Order: sequence, then structure tokens, then C-alpha cells
Amino acid sequence: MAQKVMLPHEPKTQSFDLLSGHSIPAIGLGTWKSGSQAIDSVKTAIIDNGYRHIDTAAQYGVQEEVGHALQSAMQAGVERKDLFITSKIWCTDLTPERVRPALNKTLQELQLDYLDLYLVHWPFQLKDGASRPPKAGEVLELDMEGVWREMEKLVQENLVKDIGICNFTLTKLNKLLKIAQIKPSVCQMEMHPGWRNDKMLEACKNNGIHITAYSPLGSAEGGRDLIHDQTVDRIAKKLNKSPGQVLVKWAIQRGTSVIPKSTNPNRIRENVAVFNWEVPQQDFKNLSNIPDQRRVLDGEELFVNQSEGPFKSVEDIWDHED
Ligand code: NDP
Ligand code: 1BO
Repeated sequence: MAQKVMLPHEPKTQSFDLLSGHSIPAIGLGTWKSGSQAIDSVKTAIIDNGYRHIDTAAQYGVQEEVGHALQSAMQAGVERKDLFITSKIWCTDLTPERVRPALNKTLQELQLDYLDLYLVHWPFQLKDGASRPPKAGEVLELDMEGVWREMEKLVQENLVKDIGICNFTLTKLNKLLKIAQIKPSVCQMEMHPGWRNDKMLEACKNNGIHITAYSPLGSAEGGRDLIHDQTVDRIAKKLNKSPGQVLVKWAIQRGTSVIPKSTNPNRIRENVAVFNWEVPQQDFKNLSNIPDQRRVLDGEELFVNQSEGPFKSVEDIWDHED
């Protein structure tokens, strides 16, 4: 019997179905803080390791690098239709009249004529040049209906296949669902065993909205070091896997897609090698019971101005829900 030849760039990941009928590969490569290494890491991911899903954003400043890498991957034989490219609209562009130009710039930088997924990066508007922390008047409430209508037009015109949200609360999700003519297909949220965010996971599941888990390893320096967490480490040793693989697999077994960032070729390979084994039920439960639940990315530096609203505290950003 003829043996199937595995091309170096053959896709290796499973997918999840989206409300729209499209599907999203379970593992994507994150690109935040990848800098100029984004070119090599995206190429390594797609061409050598079978990734088909890349997560980027206008705010990451790497879209041109990602665009070059995508071109290389397509020259190496990967078809555009088999790639799933996500980008995000930044807060300074969150007014109805800026949505279209922001997407056009992103498409130009990525050298693409459509995106698979376009996300609202954070549900707040920032003035151009806003400081960190923001000065008075630099953060504004979002015109959610006006912005979402424009996002919907991008779908109707086939410029993006799916639209979605990031960093939403239940309050904001319910508000959006009341006005949406096209529901968000994906909600991208910080999720890892140190911040399970069960509430949003449940709410999204109930509404058929797929979740992508960001910062699945606890994020980079200044984040939460889950790689050296005792429970993660013990389970990794028992399964003869790396802590990173256990964290990625935990996310997938929860039904979320997951976008670990790495610019290191060995870790890029490791993070996607999670498809012929499972985290056993009891270990999954133990991972899901890690104490000290807290988010790493709370948005404080971006959106909180303690002396003047609309967001005077982190709790204001998250609608006092946690
Ligand atoms: P991650 O949780 O993916 O962690 C990245 C860090 O872990 C890097 O320092 C990386 O270093 C290291 N790392 C990667 N793989 C391994 C491994 N197997 N073992 C040990 N260390 C490893 O953090 P991010 O915050 O970057 O989140 C992932 C992606 O999610 C982002 O890149 C971005 O695309 C998206 N995101 C979206 C947000 C949103 O608001 N929508 C917010 C934050 C992130 P090295 O590169 O050296 O391997
Ligand atoms: C400031 C951007 C956070 C990572 O998506």
C-alpha cells in the first residue's frame, strides 16, 4: 500500500467550527512582541511546522514582517485558502469612519486581499497619540453600534470572512448581541490555568461564539510564569511533555483555540506537537483548579485615568464583573 508522504508544510492542527460556517485552526502563532523576528518565526511556523493560523494586530507593529512571511509561505506552496489570518483594529481607529481605512492599511501591510478574522482589539476608543497611562480626555466610551455596523459591512463585501471581539465583558457582549446583525464569530480573551475566565467561556459557548485563548502560557516577562508552576510542571513530567505543551493542550481540551507566541524555532515546533495525546481527566481537573486566579493583561496602563473617567480603575474596565 502506498504510504502518504508528509510534506514539511502539511497542516498539523485540528480546527473548530465557527458560527459563520468557516473553521478556525486550533493552534495559531501569536506575534505580539515578535519584532523583526516575526518574519522568520511565521515562516518557520507555517512552512516547517504546519501552522495555518497566525494572530497579529495593527498595534503589534509587525504586520509588514508577517506579510513578507506569508508571501514566502505561499511561494513555498501553501495556498491562501488554507491559511487563517487574524488581525485586530486598534483603539485609535474605533470610530465608524476609521474602520475601513484601518482595515485597508492592515491588508496592505499583510499583502492580502482579505482577512479570515478581524477583531476589535479592546472595547474602548483612544485619542491619537494617547499616553500610557492616559491623560484626561484620551479614553472615550466606544460607539459600539456605529463601529460594529462598519465591521459588518466588511463581511458583506468579502473583505473579511469573520468578525469578532477581544477583551469584552458579559455586559458588553450582551450589549453587542442586542445590536449585531452579524454576531461575533470569535471572542479572544486572556485564558490560561491562572485565569480561567469561566464566566466568559460559558457565555460565549451559550451564544455559539468561539473563544480563542490569548497569553496561554501566562504571557512574556512581567506576566505569570505558568511554565514553572508546580502543578503544570508535575503533569508535564508525568506525561513526558513540556509545560508549554500541557498549557496549549489544556486550552484545546477546553474547546478554545489557542495562540502561543514564540520566536524560538524549537518552541514553535513544541507548541504545535500536541495532537496525538491527551491531558488525562484528573490532571485536566487539577490544572483547572490552580488557585490565585488573576488576569495578567488588565488594561490599566492603556485605559485607566484615576482622576478622570470614564475608567478610573481596573474594575471599571471590566464592568465590576470579576
Ligand atoms: P504567551 O502566553 O504566548 O507567552 C509567550 C512567552 O512564552 C514568550 O516569552 C515566549 O518566548 C515564551 N514561550 C513560548 N513557547 C514556550 C514554551 N513552549 N516553553 C517556554 N516558554 C515559551 O504570551 P502572549 O501574551 O504573547 O500571548 C500570545 C498571543 O496572544 C500574542 O502574541 C498575541 O498574538 C495574542 N494576544 C492578544 C491579546 C488581545 O488583546 N487580543 C493580548 C495579548 C496577547 P519565546 O518567544 O522566546 O519562545
Ligand atoms: C497592547 C496590546 C495588547 C496585546 O494584544
